[in-house]
Amino acid sequence: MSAPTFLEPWQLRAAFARSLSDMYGKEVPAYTTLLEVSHEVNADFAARHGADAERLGSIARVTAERHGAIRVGTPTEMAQVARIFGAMGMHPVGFYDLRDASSSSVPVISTAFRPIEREELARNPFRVFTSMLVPADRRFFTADLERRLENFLAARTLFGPELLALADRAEAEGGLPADQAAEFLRLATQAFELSDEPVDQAWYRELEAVSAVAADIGGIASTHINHLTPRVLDIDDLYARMEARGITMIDAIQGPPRWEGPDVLLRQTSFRALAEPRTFRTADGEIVRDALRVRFGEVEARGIALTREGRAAYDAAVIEIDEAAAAARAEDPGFAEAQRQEIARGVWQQTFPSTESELAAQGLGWFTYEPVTDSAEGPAVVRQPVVYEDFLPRSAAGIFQSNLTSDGAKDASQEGTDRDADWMAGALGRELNDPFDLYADQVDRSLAGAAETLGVDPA
Ligand code: OOG
Ligand code: NI
Repeated sequence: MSAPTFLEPWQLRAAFARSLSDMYGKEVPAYTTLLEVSHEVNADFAARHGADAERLGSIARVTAERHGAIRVGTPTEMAQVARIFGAMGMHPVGFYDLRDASSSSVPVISTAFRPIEREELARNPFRVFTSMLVPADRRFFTADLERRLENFLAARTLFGPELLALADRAEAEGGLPADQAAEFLRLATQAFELSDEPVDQAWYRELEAVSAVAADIGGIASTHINHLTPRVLDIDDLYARMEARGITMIDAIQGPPRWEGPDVLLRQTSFRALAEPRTFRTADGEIVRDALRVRFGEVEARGIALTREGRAAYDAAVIEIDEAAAAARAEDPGFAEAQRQEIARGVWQQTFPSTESELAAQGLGWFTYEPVTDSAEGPAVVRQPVVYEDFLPRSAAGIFQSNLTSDGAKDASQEGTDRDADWMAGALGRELNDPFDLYADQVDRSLAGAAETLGVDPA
C-alpha cells in the first residue's frame, strides 16, 4: 500500500493514536506489558467466541482502540486542545464534574474528545478524556492561591503557534498534505511528552498539599499524557493475567459487576501509578532528582450504551450497591471486595434483564436495526447493540482517586463554583455534544436506512 499524499481527519486521528502509543510505550514500559496481555486476552476471546466476539466492534477496531487522558489548566488551553483534536475529527462530547464525584481532591471538570459519527468511530474510535482545573473553586483553593495559579498558567505555552496553525488548516481544509501532516503529528505528539524541565519544588509541593491533580496540572510548565488505555473483550481475564505477571492492580474493577447478562457501559481497572524520575529546582536554586507517582496504566471493556432510562436505572443501582456494601461493612470489619461484588451482582440481577432482547424491549439499551435482504424468510432486520463510546464520572473519579498519593485537602464548608455543560461549551468555543443525542441519532439513522432498503414506512 503506498503512503497517502493527503491525510484526512480520520487518518490523522489513527496516526496520532499510534504515535502517542509508541511514545508512551517508551516512557512507561509497563504500558507495553499491558498491551501484550491485552492482545493475548482479545485473541483468546475471539478464538472462544467466533463471530460473536465482534458484536461490539470488529477485532481490527478493538485492537487499535485506545483512550487517552490529559489535563489542562485554563479555558484558553482547553480551546487550543479542541482545535488540535478538531483537526483529527474529534469533537467534545459530554460534561463530567469530578469535584463532587469523590470524597478526595479532584478539582477538575472534564469532557471527552471523540469521533461522533458511526462511520468515523468504525474507522478509528480514538478518544481523549480531557480535564481542566477549576482554580476558582474555594473548596480547594484560597483566593491567594487561585491568583498565583492563574498567573503561573497564563505565563506558560503548552501548544506552539505552528502546531495550532497546522491544526486550523487541517480543520478548515478537511486534512493535510503528507508533509504537513507529518509535522503536525510530530508537534502534537511532542506536546504530550513528559518534560525534563526542572519543576519548582516549593510550588509543586504547595499545590500537592491541596490536590495531587492540581500539582500535576498547575505545578509544571508543560503537560503530558496521563495514561493511554487499551480495550479488552474480557476484563476479568485481563485482571487475573496481570496479577499473575506480578503487576499489582487497584482493588476493584470500576463500573458494572461481572454477571451472566449483557455487558453495559464501561468496566475499567488500572495498575497503580509508577514512580518516575523527575528533576526539581529547590528554593535555593539547587537541582535535585526525585520521583513522582502520577502516571498509571488503565484498561477497559466496553458494553452496550444505555438510554436515559437505562442510565437512570444504572445510577440507582450504583447507589443501592454503595448503601448495601456500607451496611455489610459496618457489620463485618473483614468485608472484602469479593463480597462487594456479590452484592453488586445481586442488585444487577434485580435491575437489568439478562438478555439483549429484553434490554431492547424495555427501552434500556440502544440498538440499531440492519436490513438483511437475502435471508431465507425474505427481507428482515437484525438488531445490533450500540457500543458505549463515553466515560462514567464515578469510575473516572475512582480511577483518579485510586492513584492519588494523598487525599489532599478539600474544605467542604466552602461553596463550590458553578460549572456546567454550557460553561464548558463557552470555554471550548464550540458546541458540546450530548452523548444521548448522538446515540439516538445513530439509532434513528439505522431505522431510516433499514426502512428505505426494505421499502417500508419507518413508523
Ligand atoms: C482522567 C481519569 C478518567 C477514565 O478512563 O475514566 C479516565 C485522568 O486521570 O486524567 O481516564
Ligand atoms: Ni482513563
